[in-house]
Amino acid sequence: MNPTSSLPPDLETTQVLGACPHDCPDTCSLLTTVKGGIAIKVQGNPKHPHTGGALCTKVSRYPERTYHPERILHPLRRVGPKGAGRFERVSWDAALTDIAARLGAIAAAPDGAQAILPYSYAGTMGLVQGDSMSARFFHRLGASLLDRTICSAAGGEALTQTLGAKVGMRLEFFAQSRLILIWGSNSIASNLHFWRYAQKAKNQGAKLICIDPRRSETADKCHEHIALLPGTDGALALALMHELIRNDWLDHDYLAQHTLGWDLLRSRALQWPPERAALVCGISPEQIRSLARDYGDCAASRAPAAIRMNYGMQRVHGGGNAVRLIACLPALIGAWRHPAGGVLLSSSGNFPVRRAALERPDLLALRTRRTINMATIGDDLLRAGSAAFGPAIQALVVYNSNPVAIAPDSAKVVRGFAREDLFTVVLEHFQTDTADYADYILPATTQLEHWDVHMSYGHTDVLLNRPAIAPLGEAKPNSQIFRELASHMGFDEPCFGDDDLALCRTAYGDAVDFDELLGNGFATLASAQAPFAAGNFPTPSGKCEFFSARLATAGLDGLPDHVPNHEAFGASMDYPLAMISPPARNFLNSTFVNVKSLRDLEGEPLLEMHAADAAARGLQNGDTVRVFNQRGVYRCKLRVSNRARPGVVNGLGVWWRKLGLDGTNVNQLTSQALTDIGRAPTFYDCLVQVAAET
Ligand SMILES: Nc1nc2c(c(=O)[nH]1)N[C@H]1C(S)=C(S)[C@@H](COP(=O)(O)OP(=O)(O)OC[C@H]3O[C@@H](n4cnc5c(=O)[nH]c(N)nc54)[C@H](O)[C@@H]3O)O[C@H]1N2
Ligand SMILES: Nc1nc2c(c(=O)[nH]1)N[C@H]1C(S)=C(S)[C@@H](COP(=O)(O)OP(=O)(O)OC[C@H]3O[C@@H](n4cnc5c(=O)[nH]c(N)nc54)[C@H](O)[C@@H]3O)O[C@H]1N2
Ligand SMILES: [Mo]
Repeated sequence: MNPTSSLPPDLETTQVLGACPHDCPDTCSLLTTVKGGIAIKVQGNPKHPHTGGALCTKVSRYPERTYHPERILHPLRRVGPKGAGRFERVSWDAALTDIAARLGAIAAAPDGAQAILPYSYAGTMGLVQGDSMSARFFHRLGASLLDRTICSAAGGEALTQTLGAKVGMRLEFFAQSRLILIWGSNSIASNLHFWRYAQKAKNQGAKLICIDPRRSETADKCHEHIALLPGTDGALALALMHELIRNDWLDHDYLAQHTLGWDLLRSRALQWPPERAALVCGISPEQIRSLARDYGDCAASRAPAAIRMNYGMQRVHGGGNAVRLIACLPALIGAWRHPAGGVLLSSSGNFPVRRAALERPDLLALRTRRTINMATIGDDLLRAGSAAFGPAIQALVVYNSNPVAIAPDSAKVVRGFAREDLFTVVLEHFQTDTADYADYILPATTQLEHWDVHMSYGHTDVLLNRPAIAPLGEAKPNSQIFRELASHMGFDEPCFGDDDLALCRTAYGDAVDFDELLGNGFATLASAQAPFAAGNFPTPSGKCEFFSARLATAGLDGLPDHVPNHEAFGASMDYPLAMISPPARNFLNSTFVNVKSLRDLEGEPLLEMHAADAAARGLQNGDTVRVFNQRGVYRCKLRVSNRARPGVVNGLGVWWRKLGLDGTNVNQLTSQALTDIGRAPTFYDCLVQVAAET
């Protein structure tokens, strides 16, 4: 595209439009400069309004990651013991023939295919390199299904119950808000392009309040910071409602016309005076009153009040209920009446993705499959076959994920992956902690080397990714690897012949103008400016459902409530500190940890602790410490810092285990207990103790 001259191809410079593939709400439009077939620079596309020509530090290092000397460029077969990380180079044909034979043998036993499990998440958010050809392959094979809960399932389910779908305010309108509550989100680190709009609002006089146990980079830049204990957001939201009711800062007309279950919610909220919530949250009643006053003032003056939640606050036992309560708040004050009022956690429900056309569940052909929860992979890999569980897991095919590093309760995950009788195939760019346990590692292309099409969970634009360079070495797109695996298994359905461009077109069908995508790299979805100004929620009742009949029918509380942590602060003498493990700014989950320039920015694995907690333990800044609980021990450096509040320590994630001090990371300590709704993990619901290394 856009050749700038007619130089010979090896000297020609071109710019190629792409999309950032990473698991981030921003989904930026990329502009890659290619010279002589080499990608020399990756920038933000200045023509895409949400990207605004700016990228985060990590993605601007994309060429460094792509041409990293440790990229896996050929298929590899294990030669040493499981987990030793020793491999030999083999040909694609040898690898695929053997993998097909191994999977075929497992599938040949009665009900055998269910012993095979795909394990994937959002290493790329691309709809083609994510679940298209891969899903077709596993459906045709009849493998177990995977419940992809690792990140957002509690909050997603909560939004669906309350608002009807994963929908909310449009990103651009935050610039016009007068009050923004940044709730459980370190936006500067993990939602930078939202922060641009929030900053614009701030410059125009809006008040910004950050609600987060950690004094994050974002909290530093807000007018106020409410450092509550992890997992207490539901109590805070109920006390806010209490104050809105007591002071009559309510939009009675909106409540009457567009909500369901107000009387019930009102009675529950009245049980939560600020004094009660303050004790639970570990903050002062006055902080709660002041927050309620700010929010209530917007009701009185009809100024738009916005809430940007992020998934950080739902990684606790009561995460689903807390998101439900916060998602109810805008309806109490009628904030939805204004385009710059309401709440946004995820915008992904706006995208008309044709999942069935991409994934072809019809290939299951009436076979019913069990579903394995990716959050409990540690336990599930160690489970024997039984009538209730079905066959023991005998084969894993991992792509777009690094479970050995990112799944909770690593000791069990590692024991599972180390099983000599487990056959594991990993599609990867690098030899991650997970790839160390593979029987085969298959080299996958990066976003610069393949086609894809994208949605976003932070804005409402569809993006297209064109390949900028040829695949490096013998790397192939995930889609192509599954296409060839299907062929080696003898699957001959025509859908295995669809190429990647055809899959890109399939993703949205006629809902998006594909020519516009090809030309601009992005296309904006049409949607109302203030979608719920007059109700019209995509719930069964069309109202904002404070009370969910669907949850009540399922035997759960129909009304949201504060649900305490599994490991509640103060509940254990042995483990008196609450630990959260939010993302490090220069990593993307465990991606980029092996990029040296970014790892140098993060330094080393560390635990932030308040000075009072350090003094009580005789610990100094820079000490090597043991962080431990009933599940394990993790050693790292201590940083005494006011980013940590008393009683809470922050273990920034997610390091590669093998790049840590003792071959572990923070997930050595996290548990496999699940959230209240959504079956999601509870990474930030974790009690620990910290001591000097002995
Ligand atoms: N740089 C960078 N960007 C990322 C990621 C990354 O790893 N690095 N991860 C991406 C992914 S996968 C996701 S899902 C998104 C969102 O990823 P999230 O995990 O939501 O990350 P953050 O937006 O940083 O929000 C986490 C914030 O929530 C706070 N928090 C922890 N527990 C609680 C709690 O109980 N209550 C409240 N109120 N706050 C709490 C943490 O201290 C932290 O500041 O970001 C994406 N963007
Ligand atoms: N303690 C703690 N644990 C956490 C979190 C936390 O905050 N604290 N966050 C959780 C959250 S929100 C999430 S979303 C999960 C994320 O967990 P994962 O989804 O596993 O994400 P990553 O760790 O980024 O690993 C993605 C892998 O996919 C690979 N990859 C990228 N693109 C491609 C491709 O095109 N093809 C192939 N084959 N591979 C590709 C990358 O090289 C990388 O190794 O982690 C969770 N774990
Ligand atoms: Mo995530």
